[in-house]
Amino acid sequence: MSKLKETLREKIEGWRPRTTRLIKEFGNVKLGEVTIEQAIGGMRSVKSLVTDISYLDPNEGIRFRGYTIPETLEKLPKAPGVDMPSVEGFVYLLLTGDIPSASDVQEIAAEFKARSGVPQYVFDVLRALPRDSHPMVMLSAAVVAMQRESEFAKAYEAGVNKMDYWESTYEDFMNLLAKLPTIAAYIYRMKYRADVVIPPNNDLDFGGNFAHMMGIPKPYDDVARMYFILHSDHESGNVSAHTGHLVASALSDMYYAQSAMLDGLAGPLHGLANQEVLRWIQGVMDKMDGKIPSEEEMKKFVWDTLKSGQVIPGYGHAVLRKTDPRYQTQREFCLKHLPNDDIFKFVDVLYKVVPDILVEQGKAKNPWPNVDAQSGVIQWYYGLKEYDFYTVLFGVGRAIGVGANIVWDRALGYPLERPKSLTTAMLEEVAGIKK
Ligand code: CMX
Repeated sequence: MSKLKETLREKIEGWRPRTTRLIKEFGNVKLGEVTIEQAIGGMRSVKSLVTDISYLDPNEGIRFRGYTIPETLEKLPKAPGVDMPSVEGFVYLLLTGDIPSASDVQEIAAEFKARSGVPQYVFDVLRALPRDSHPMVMLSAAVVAMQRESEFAKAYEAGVNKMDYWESTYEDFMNLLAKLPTIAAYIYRMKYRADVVIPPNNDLDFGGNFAHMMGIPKPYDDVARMYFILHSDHESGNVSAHTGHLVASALSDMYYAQSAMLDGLAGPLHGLANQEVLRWIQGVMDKMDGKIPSEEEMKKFVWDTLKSGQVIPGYGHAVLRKTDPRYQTQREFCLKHLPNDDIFKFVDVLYKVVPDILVEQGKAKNPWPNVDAQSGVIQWYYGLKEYDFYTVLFGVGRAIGVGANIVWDRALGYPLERPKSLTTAMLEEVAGIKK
């Protein structure tokens, strides 16, 4: 058994009594109340999910296993000559809560290589889809097509003990994750690069191999590592993470759950916003004939968008109340690698004008930029101009966090999710509205 799986087993066995004790001895302790506004309003802030993989503080942003983004990037091992830690080490951190050693990272890299072969039928499925299908449709279809590979589904059918569900779930997670870079890059090259596919180079790490298969030179390998890590997890309540958790709670396996997760991510209020940001900026650039708008000109574009009833993509957040640290990390990368890029300058002018306008408009609870406001700029700069592909990059990253959560869901025996619904008439009655 790999050291990762062995460590995970120890962690799980140590953790289980904590969960059991909370339910048995403290099950009736209240975490909060639910208002009518929350019931109608998408369950905002209702404390009803548990995860130890990441925690989102409204002001500070995300912590992965207790570490802020700068701490995560600083503490995880890096290969010589690169700035960003490997995805392999990050997977170890999310699963176990520990910072891995360099040899732990190598062991996972070897595991990923051994598991990376994508079955031919997956490529056949992708080729059978209309070429103008959205790349998220392709990614989601490829993932669900692989459900027949599920070790969990086989183990369940064979009557595996509940306490061991996590083991085959872990196998599914690692198997799926190892294949995702190849599948994502295949979609890209098939759809946008005249179907010229670049085979994997198994000497490279997760991020490096992805950059290689995309056909984009250094430092895009670091962009890939940074991108997958930053997008991996944002606690459990966001649409993609929650969808993955919900579907898996029915004991649907990793493939079903991750495919559904991707479908949720594909919405314009969630993961599709990074493509929307670039589309919006391109629209402004067209109107400006390529010239960088002044702050006054940009203010007019922002107000025009708001007055036409649209949102400013890349701004606002359901939980965050400050600038997203994922935005900041990418901005620092831009300042280092592409300070003079026109689109980066556009994004900077936007940063100067949008928050004040959203405050003046008085609707958005958070006027600050989120992760999506900056991420497309970097992709565009490195030649990835087909912006409807950006959510696929988000999806590969998000699969890491959602998968780690699902492994722990099974380890701790989290049950089928089943909140209660009420009718409008019942809400009116609770509110004391007389008819
Ligand atoms: N531009 C214009 N209006 C905005 C806005 C924005 N960027 N962000 C919020 N608002 C509006 C909402 O549409 C809502 O209006 P109504 O009352 O007319 O419905 C009002 O402000 C209150 O919304 P909120 O409570 O501040 O935000 P929500 O929790 O409802 O929604 C989010 C959060 C992210 C969907 C929203 O801010 C938004 O639409 N942003 C633009 C899209 C985007 O960047 N999404 C990516 C989020 C990150 C991710 O998940 O990937």
